[in-house]
Amino acid sequence: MSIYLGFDSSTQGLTAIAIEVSRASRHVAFQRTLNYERDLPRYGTANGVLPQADPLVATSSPLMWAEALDRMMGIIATESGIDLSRIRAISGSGQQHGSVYLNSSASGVLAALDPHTPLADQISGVFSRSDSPIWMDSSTASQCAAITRAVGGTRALAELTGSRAFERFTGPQIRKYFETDPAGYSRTSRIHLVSSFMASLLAGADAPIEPGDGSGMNLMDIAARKWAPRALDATAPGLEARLPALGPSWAVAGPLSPYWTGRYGFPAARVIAWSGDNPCSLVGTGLVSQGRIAISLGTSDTLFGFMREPAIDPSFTGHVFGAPTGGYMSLICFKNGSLARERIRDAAGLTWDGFSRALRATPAGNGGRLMLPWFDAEITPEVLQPGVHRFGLDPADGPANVRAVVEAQMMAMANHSAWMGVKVDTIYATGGASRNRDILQVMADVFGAKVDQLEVGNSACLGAALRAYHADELAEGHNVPWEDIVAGFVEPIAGSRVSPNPEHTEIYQNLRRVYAAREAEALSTLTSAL
Ligand code: ADP
Ligand code: XUL
Repeated sequence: MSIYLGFDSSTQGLTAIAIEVSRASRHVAFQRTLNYERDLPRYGTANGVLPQADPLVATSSPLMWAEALDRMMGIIATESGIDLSRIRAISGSGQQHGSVYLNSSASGVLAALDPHTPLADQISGVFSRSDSPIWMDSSTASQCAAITRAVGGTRALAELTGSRAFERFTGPQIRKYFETDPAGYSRTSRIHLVSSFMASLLAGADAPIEPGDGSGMNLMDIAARKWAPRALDATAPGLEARLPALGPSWAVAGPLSPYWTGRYGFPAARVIAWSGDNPCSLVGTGLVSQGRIAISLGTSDTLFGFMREPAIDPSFTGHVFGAPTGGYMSLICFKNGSLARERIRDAAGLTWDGFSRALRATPAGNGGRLMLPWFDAEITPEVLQPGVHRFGLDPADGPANVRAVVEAQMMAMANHSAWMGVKVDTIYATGGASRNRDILQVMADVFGAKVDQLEVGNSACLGAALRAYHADELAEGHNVPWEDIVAGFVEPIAGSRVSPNPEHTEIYQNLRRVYAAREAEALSTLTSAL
């Protein structure tokens, strides 16, 4: 029997999963989450984000992520009950786009960590910048414009890197750092993604960036899976020397460093390159071949699917990423996901149960009452001036607002994913809110598709563990097909299927057009107000 560990360093917390694989059985043996706000309060984050005066700025603390990893490794060693000696490989998933800035002391410090002293105490001096911009940041519009101009326009950048310039993508964030703190930039000798930073902590050495997460930077040539010199030059001087190498998703970053073996008694297991949470979710939802889509209802809501060939969204709101299985994936990201649902829930003074009851008590289509749920700046469609728009909807009517926010999110997802050209028959739902069957019913009705709820709510973390399994087999010379890697782990919960109600789907077909028109009107007003 072999054990593989997967981590998910996400916006609000760190999760770990251990999977056991033997000839006779395969199952999740352990799962635990540390929540940053609750479990690591000394960093002062709210929902994992540091307080900021500017609502467009979003940063977090890389030291906090490291401390969470240290604590979790301690928990696995002492509380999980798993036989540590059977752990063969470890991988992980990171919130995408976020970047970590290290000074020249970092490689020496990481290589020589003392097992007798907590990790955070030893690495607090390795950062050239103490905070990390994360995916929720929307403050780099001017840098996006400059990079786009330098590369030759929106289409040229999208074709080269898989996406037009996006505020949260790492390249624009790096450019902003270089522009606003050139001394800090010149003190920086290494810029990691959240994923490659966390893998480097485990390996005690610089881990590579792999193509799944590398495609969220506006810096990687999506077809060649190499750094794109044109994009690097458009971003900041001397950038290539500051980036780690790009490697395949199954690259071995090294054995687990002596810090972890010495401190907690782990074996020198293989550390596999970490990827982004969405690429990991592709594996953890079993989307290893074309034709199905998954929707993750996490801090962000995302919709994604596997693609053999890269297709570019003609409206440039969606992305093409490298898939960690080889091939490509499409991804559309909505920033106003769980936190928007929570705001409506809290404003109405409800629990999640009450939120569900409100969905059940209100009619599909909400009698035509609509909401554009842009509590925060939105990614899809691009909205830089946050603001909630209501149409015929009384803000004090709690149940109607509950229905309006969920319908808006599902209609926006359905409308903005049409370019993918996938005839959606079945949707795999994952993420924290996928346990809410009343939300899944609205999803099924709006898309006119069946929705299956997956056994493991955190498919990014599961996907990371499965990637560790795959890479370990490959390193042993066994190229196990992805279908066999995921089998037994990604099956939907028996009896969980939510089927669409055809009458409701018909209502939404019309309402989706009205929603699109309201969205377009609001966007044109916002643009003309700029
Ligand atoms: P992340 O993207 O940070 O990994 P998760 O996938 O763990 O986040 O999702 C966390 C979110 O799940 C919480 O912010 C919460 O809003 C949501 N959630 C948890 N339980 C429910 C529920 N019963 N109904 C709707 N949403 C829920
Ligand atoms: C994807 C995106 C988010 C983050 C955090 O492009 O920005 O989904 O990965 O979950």
